Amino acid sequence: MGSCKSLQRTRSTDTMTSFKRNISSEAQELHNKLRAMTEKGYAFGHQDATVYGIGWKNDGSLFKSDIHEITGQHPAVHGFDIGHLELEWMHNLDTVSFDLMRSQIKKVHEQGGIVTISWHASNPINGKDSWNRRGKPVRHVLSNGRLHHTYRAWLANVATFFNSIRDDENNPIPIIFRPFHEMNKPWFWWGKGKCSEAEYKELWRELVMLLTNEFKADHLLFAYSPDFFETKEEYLQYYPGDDVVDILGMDLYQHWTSNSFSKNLGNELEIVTQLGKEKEKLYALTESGHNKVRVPDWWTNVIDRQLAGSGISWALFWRNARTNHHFVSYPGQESATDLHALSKRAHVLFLEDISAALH
Ligand code: BMA
Repeated sequence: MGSCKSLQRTRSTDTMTSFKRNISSEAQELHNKLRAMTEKGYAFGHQDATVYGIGWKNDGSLFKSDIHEITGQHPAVHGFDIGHLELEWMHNLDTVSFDLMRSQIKKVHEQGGIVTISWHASNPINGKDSWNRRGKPVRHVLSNGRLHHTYRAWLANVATFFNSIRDDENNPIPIIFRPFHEMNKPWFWWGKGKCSEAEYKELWRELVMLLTNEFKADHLLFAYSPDFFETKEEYLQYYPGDDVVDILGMDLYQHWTSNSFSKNLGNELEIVTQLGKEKEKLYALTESGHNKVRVPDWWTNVIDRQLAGSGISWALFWRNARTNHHFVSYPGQESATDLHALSKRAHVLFLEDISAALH
C-alpha cells in the first residue's frame, strides 16, 4: 500500500447508467488520509459521538463525547445520519438539528477527524420512515419512474446540505457517504425483496451521478455496506460497480453470543480483505455494536481480537441514545474499564492519533 493510486474513474460497460464521476481534490485527499491512517491501525468511530450521550445533549456549546469521558480521547471517525433532510425538516430522525450537525462536522474536521454520513431516508411513496415497506419505491424513484421528480429534489437537498459544510477557507469538507445500507436484508424500503439487484445497482449509480456530477457535491467518497453475509457472492450481490464505490463496508452487530459474533466477524473480514486486495479498495466495519455492551471485556476480547491486524480502516459503533439503546460504554457502565484499556493500544486510533500523525 502507500501507493497514490487515484480513485477509480472508469466507465461502467453494462446497461447501467454510465458516466465519468467527478471527484474533487478534497475527496482525493481524504482517501489518501484514510490509506495513510490504515497503515497505522484502525480508527475508532462512534455515531453521533458529540451530539449526545447517556445523560447529556449538546446545545451547540460543547465538544464532548462519552468516549472522551472514559478514555480522554475523542473518536477519530464521527458518524451522522441525515434521515429527514429529504423532507426539509430542521432536525434528523433522532432529533439532531442539521445546523448542529454542520457545526459539529466542522469541529471534527478542524481537529483532523473523519466524517461519515448515513441516510435513513423516508419511504418516497408515503413519506414514512425507512423501515416502512409500502410499495416498491426503488423502481419508482429511478429515472422515468413516477416518483423520480420528488426523489431528484431530495437528492438536490442532500447535495445542498453537503455543499454547505465548509471550512474557514470556504472549502467543502470531504465526507464518506454511506447511503442505502444493509440492502441485503429485508428491513428497509431499498432492501432485499423490495427491488431487484439490477434496480438497486441503478439506484446507487443514479445517486452518485446526480449528487456528484449534477448537483456538484463531488467531495464525497462512497461506502457500500451490506449487513451480515457469509460468502463473497453474497457480499457482491448488490455491488453497483468499482467506479461508484470507494470503501467496502460491512455492518454487523452482536445480537447473541460473543462466540458466534466473533466467528461471523472473522469470516466477513477474510472476505472483505480479499476483495479489498483484488479491487485495491479500503474496507471498514461501517456499523457495529452490542446493545448495552453487556460483555465486560467486549472491546479487548471480542472486538480487538478480530480487528487487530485485520487491515480495516475503521470500526464505527452505533449511537448512545439511552441506557437501553447504546453501543459504546459510558462512564460507570460495565464495559467502560475495558474501553479505556482498548484506547491504550497503539493500533487503535483516536482523534489525536490521526490528526497529529497524519497532517
Ligand atoms: C437505528 C436506531 C434508531 C435510529 C436509527 C437512525 O439503528 O438507533 O433508533 O433512529 O438507527 O439513527
